[in-house]
Amino acid sequence: MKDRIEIIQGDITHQTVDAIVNAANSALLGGGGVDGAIHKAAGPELLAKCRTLYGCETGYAKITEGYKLPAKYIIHTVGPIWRGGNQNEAILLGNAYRNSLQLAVDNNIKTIAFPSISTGVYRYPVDKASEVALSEISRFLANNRSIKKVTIVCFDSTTFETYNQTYKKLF
Ligand code: AR6
Repeated sequence: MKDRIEIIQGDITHQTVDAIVNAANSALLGGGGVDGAIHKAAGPELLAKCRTLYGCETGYAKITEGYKLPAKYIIHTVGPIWRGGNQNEAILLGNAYRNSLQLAVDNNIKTIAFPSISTGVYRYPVDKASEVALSEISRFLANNRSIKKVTIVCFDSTTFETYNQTYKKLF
C-alpha cells in the first residue's frame, strides 16, 4: 500500500484530485492556514454551505463540493490541538485521517490529497504527526482497495523532508 502514498511539496488548492482534505476547526467556518487558502480558492459558496453543517467534532469529517477548486470535493476534518502529547492527540489525529478516508470511500473518491493536519496553528510536532499520518493511511489502504492514490501535500520544505524521512523509517 505504500506505493499508493505519494508525498509532494506544494499548494493543496492546486491539486487535481477527486477530493482535498481541509484541516479545519470545529466551527467549520473558515480560519487561517490551509483552511483560509481553501476557502479563498473555493469561493464564497463554500462558506455558505459550511454554515449549514453545524460544525464538526475533533477527529471527525464532513464533505462538501469543491466549488471553484479543481478538486470535486472537500473533506473537512478537525485535527487535535497539541497539548503536550498526553491528551489523546495521537488517537484524535489518527481518527481525523481514518474518518476522512472512510468518507472518501463512501463517496466513491479514488484520489485524495491531505495537508499535514494539526502541524501549523495547532502546533503538533511534524515528526510525530507524520508517523501518525503515514501509519494510519497505510493501515487504511491495506484494508481498502478502492482508493487509488493518497497524496500528502507539504507546504514547506521542512515538512516535506520530515514526511519523507518518516516514510523511509516506516516502510
Ligand atoms: N497547501 C498545503 N498545505 C498548507 C497550505 C496550502 N495552501 N497552507 C498552509 N498549509 P494549519 P492546523 C500547511 O495551520 O495546524 C486554521 O486556522 C501549513 O504550513 O493550516 O490543523 C483552522 O481554521 C501546515 O504545515 O492547520 C484551524 O483553526 C499545515 O498546512 C487551525 O488553523 C497545517 O497547518 C487548524 O490548525
